[in-house]
Amino acid sequence: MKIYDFVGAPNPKKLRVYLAEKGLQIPCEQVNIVTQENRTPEFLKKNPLGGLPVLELDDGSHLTESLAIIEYLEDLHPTPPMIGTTPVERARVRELERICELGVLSSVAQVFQNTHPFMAGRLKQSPDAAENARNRLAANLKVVDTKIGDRPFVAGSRPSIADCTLFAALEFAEFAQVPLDPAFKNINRWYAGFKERPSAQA
Ligand SMILES: N[C@@H](CCC(=O)N[C@@H](CS)C(=O)NCC(=O)O)C(=O)O
Repeated sequence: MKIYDFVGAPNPKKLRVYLAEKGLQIPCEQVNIVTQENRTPEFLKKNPLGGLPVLELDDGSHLTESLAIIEYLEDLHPTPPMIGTTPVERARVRELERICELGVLSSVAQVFQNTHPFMAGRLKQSPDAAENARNRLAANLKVVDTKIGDRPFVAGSRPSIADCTLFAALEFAEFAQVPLDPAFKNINRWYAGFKERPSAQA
């Protein structure tokens, strides 16, 4: 197996944090999205949408979508469990992971795309879209903050895929100059703690 990766982008980061938490080592090859290496005909054969990460399987086929890749690896390597162990635990982890990706990471990406100078020449930016995304981000962070409460990890007492996604989202938010509101005390505490884990450096 091999991973096509880009250090600096959130979805690949989510996967690297997951691998580090699991103690899995899979060779990575960097594909630079800034210089559009992911848009070459050769790379588009691996993922027609051009997105990273991509997992190359031993039969030479390719798996895209970070969550599908993580779920596949989790099925191959169930220990330590990162998506819970009972039906209800697994549902709760997935519920939170979806909120962290669709509500937090995706909103940060929308703000980034509509405000950051790096994106200015690449697509049409809209202040209204940025404001909508900021509001959506705040609403989702409020939910996550309440769910975390005083527990050590996003979905409870041990790390899960929800931590991987939230960490990648908040690290990307720093890069995107979307500051985390100090009012979200539980998320801020969790974020400071997770930064100390070796997987945060992945
Ligand atoms: N939903 C996909 C998103 C993949 C994606 O868009 N990745 C970004 C990096 S976070 C990317 O490669 N962007 C560059 C591009 O699409 O050209 C996933 O979760 O893997």
